Amino acid sequence: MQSTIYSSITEGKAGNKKKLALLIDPDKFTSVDVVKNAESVGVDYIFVGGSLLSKGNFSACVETIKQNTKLPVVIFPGHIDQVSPDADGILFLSLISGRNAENLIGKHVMAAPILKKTKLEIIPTGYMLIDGGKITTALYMSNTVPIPHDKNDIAACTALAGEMLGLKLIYMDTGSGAEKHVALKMIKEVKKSISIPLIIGGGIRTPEDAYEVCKAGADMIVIGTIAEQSPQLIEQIAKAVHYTQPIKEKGTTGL
Ligand code: 1GP
Repeated sequence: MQSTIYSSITEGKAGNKKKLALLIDPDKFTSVDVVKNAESVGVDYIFVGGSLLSKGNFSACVETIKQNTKLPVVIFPGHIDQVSPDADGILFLSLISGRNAENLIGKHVMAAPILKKTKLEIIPTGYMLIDGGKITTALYMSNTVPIPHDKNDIAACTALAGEMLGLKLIYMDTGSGAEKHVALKMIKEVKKSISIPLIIGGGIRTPEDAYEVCKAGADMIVIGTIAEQSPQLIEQIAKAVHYTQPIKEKGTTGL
């Protein structure tokens, strides 16, 4: 198994080149244009997955995405059924913020032999759900309690434990459609506690959000909802992530 995707993430981290992942939820995948244009507007990875699939066909969705982009397609699975050999890699998520044994190891035992038969790049990821102001689908479906928004020490120790367990990435998420993204102070504290790359998702809506979250310490951010609602914003968010577009910070005149 090659580690092309993970290498590109660690190289980005080493060179302070922040990355943008566009999340496609198969249930809400209506326009292929967003995928077609993703590379040219500055997206680095396509993530695909959803906490609950009620309408979409996961495999067909991955196939369509692959046919329309050269970007790496990474499965961000909401369920064990969300595996497609057509993708390039999969975040092998362990929900380390929760105490639900199924999401910590149980589903992995069932998924492992299926994944072994594919050529997918497996990326062991410590997934942490953080309270983002409302009960999102991810939160509800996980049957776990999220880390409170202001408990930076719990978040930092959880991420550190994940790294010590050998996980390769930490992904902190307030869940798709959350009211708030992960607090900047929490991102800073977690960043200080780990040396593996840090992904932040959930509730990132504007180029300013993207810039601040990256500046606080995210090595990669994930956007889903805003890309569905306002695809024209993806390019500006990508520019903010890649620091190519000046962003006015509160109390300053900009970069
Ligand atoms: C959810 O991190 C992703 O798991 C994206 O969240 O849809 O709120 O951008 P949004």
